[in-house]
Amino acid sequence: MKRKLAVLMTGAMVMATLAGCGGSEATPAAAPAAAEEAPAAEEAPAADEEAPAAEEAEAPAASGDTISVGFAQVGHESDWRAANTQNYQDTFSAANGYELSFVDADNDNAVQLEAVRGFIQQEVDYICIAPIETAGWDTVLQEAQDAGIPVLIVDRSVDADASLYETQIGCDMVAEGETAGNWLAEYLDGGDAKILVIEGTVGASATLGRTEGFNNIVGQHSEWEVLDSQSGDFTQAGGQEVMESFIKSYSDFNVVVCQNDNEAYGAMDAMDAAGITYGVDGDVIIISFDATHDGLQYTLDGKINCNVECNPLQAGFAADVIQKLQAGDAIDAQTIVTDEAFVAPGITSQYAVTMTQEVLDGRAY
Ligand code: GYE
Repeated sequence: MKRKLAVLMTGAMVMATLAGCGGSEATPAAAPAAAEEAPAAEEAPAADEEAPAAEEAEAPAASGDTISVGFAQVGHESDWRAANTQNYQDTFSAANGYELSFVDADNDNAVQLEAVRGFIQQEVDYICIAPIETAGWDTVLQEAQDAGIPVLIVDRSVDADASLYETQIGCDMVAEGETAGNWLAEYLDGGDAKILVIEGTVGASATLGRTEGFNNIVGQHSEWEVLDSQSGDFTQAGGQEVMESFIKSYSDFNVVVCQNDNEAYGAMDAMDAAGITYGVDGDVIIISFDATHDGLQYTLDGKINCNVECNPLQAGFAADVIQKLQAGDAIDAQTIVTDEAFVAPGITSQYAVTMTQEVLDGRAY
């Protein structure tokens, strides 16, 4: 199977990379500077790196005993999420020595908090939380700690005392937003931008980080203007609804930033219905995030100009942390799952890989 292996950089390595590059401009996903610190995805035999990629982490539990893991998942809002859930279910399988209790919180904070409390009552060995929002976690994390259950914060991050959880695993959302902005600056080459942003779920670190990163670059361009920025909740329906309302309010725009692929599908439907053209041959530049299989198909087709990846295959990193904790080994406080960006055929970029059928065929999600 041709599967792109995720590359892992430990917190320390990432800090070294960022420091060495002197800031956001120099940390594009596909830039050589990053590759010097960590091997490129294709070259990385992840198994002998710091932590295994998902498919490498299939060894039975170290102790021989079943390890129980509760996973409080965000919901099922996107293709990214579906791939992430599948990856957790495959990795934390009975065959691999785990008993996984999975709760889909359906993007509802209260349900997610209840799920964690349920895991505490169940006395699971470990709890993984993909937090819908960054806020509101201190109390329940304290409850888990009081019960002696280690917590892994996965995918997104929390705004809580770091002593209340073991580790955080996920993509660098600010860097993703900066990559999108840097690519846009390169593509426009001094040209004006009237930008509409369809944000993700309000209060989610993925939304906050991508917005912050993109705005960091907007701030460097007086010829750019962000006309509006509204949440589409990371769903296709949300993306379509927000785009429809943007179209009613704004007649002059040339960039739409969608903070995930599903929102981009909805935005494209809305623009199709309004007779607005987009993509490499159209009037509106589309930037998306996630780079899921379908998102990359649209990129290959020239409909999405630039798609910034966020790799959902992260469960192997969580399993690696759990195995280390089982063995009493030290773990990293943070694991950054690295990502790339992809651009439509005909575009070349120092920040992104130009899409080909081969890249798409290599997509595992
Ligand atoms: O981009 C989006 C999903 O947290 C990185 O959540 C994740 C985001 C992802 O709904 O599609």
